[in-house]
Amino acid sequence: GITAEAIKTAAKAYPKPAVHYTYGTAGFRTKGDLLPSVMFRIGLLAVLRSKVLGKTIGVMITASHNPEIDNGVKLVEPMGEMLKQSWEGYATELANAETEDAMLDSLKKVIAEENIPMDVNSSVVVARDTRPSGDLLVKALLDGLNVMKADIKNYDMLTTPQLHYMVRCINTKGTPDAYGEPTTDGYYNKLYAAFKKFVVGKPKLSQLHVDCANGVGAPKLKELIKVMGNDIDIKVENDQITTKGKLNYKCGADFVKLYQLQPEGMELKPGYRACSLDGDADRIVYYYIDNDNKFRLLDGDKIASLAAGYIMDMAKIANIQVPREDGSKSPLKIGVVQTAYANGSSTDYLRNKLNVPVPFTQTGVKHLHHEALKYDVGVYFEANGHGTVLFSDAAINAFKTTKGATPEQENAIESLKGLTELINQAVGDAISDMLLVEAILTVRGWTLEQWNSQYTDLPSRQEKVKVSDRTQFKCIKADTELAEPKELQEIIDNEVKKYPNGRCFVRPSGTEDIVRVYAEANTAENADKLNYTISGIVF
Ligand code: NG1
Ligand code: ZN
Repeated sequence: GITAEAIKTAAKAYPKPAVHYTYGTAGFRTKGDLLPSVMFRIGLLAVLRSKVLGKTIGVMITASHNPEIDNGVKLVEPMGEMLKQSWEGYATELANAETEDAMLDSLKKVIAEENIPMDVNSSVVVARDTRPSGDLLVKALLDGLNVMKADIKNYDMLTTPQLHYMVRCINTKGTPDAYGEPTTDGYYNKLYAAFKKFVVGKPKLSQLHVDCANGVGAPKLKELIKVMGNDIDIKVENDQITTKGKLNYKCGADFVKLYQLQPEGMELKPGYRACSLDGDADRIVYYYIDNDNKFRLLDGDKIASLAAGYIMDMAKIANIQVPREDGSKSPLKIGVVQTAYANGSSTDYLRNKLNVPVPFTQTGVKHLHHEALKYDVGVYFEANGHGTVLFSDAAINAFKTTKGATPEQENAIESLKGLTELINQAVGDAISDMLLVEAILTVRGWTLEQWNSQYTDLPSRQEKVKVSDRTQFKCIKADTELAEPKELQEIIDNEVKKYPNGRCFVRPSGTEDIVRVYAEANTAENADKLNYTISGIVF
């Protein structure tokens, strides 16, 4: 069995460095060489989580879009969601225990408080991205899992969404909610089968250039392409996963979105269709060069609008009626969840052109996800390109049981069903989102220009500002305002008034030691001016 002595002995190989860790929006994230002790301990905690739920838990080792020397880790819940909030505190406490004895005490505290049945088996699945520090960190994690006698499946390299997919598949296997085969082939085949139904018989889109940020998306996308054969035309760009220093460097979705620039390492000519994934392939943004040689970005807001518009059209044609708890039936309720970083034009388009409710939440996928669950179809995307679409069980049932009276209706119902297969509902997934966009563009017969012309983004500028203590910045109203420092909010309110369509907010990052300043205005000059004025004061 598991013994305290064995845990203590194994932990000696991973002494805690003199740093403070926080389990934040994206789990633990810092320099890779500071993380071995955290990995070992996260292994211990994953086992407790698995035991208490009697389910398989996932552990993903990645630092997403952050620099190559960084790394991180997060736990994945049975259906592919983020770790339950109350356990984030346990994770933080366990990671910060200074000695092996303190670590054991912290572990015992969780066992007592959560009533963990220590005699039941535990099952944990593990994956990592391409980061060089990943090897050692996986070893530390496995040591933690092994000393707790866990059943382990190590997938080695996966995209973050693939790991979430595996966890959900394993936990739903043999149930009516079975999600798929927990293998990469199972993942590719599922997406491919769903995609095929949308594009069959339609003119094929021109080649799509996919910047993989020199990360794990590159080998995984190549595997998908092998499965899809001639049904999609993709050129994999920035696929140097073994060259040091390349990951996310001047490329990838975060770079493209933040600087509104094309990535380095790939050619982009007018007429090319292109997109960028981030380092762990859970974010995607599209872009192209227009005829005036201007770079045009189609970010997460544009993807949300494209998806919502299409789903609304299909729901209307199909005339889907969803059964409610009180026995009545009513049309499909669709919502699009956004954050303060969403472009103001997108919010306006969604609310006033598509007439869809647009609730705002704090930054961070778990907040968006939670809000999206309140709808039959909850579309959520962060402006940075991380997002997905959630379908309620009632909606999926309605799709399955509604019979179309005409071929057009029948087709709309099939399309809605197809979307539930094509979209990774466990988590935002760049590869699945890419296929979603490609499917909708194919069905609509749209170019990227046509998609982009649905609404025009307000010019915006986002900056990172280094400060001595970012915890002094406290946000309220879904990150759109500061409660503290009060004087700063007053200055922002005054500055914003000087610009037509002005909007500006300041927010401490949850993943980097910086404060983010976002500004939007009627012209690029004004957005820049507004941002630089406030950034200058924050600094
Ligand atoms: P922080 O660093 O807390 O702003 C960033 C993104 C979030 C989310 C997390 C998780 C922006 C402005 N922020 O969070 O939306 O994706 O990373 O990776 O894009
Ligand atoms: Zn990511």
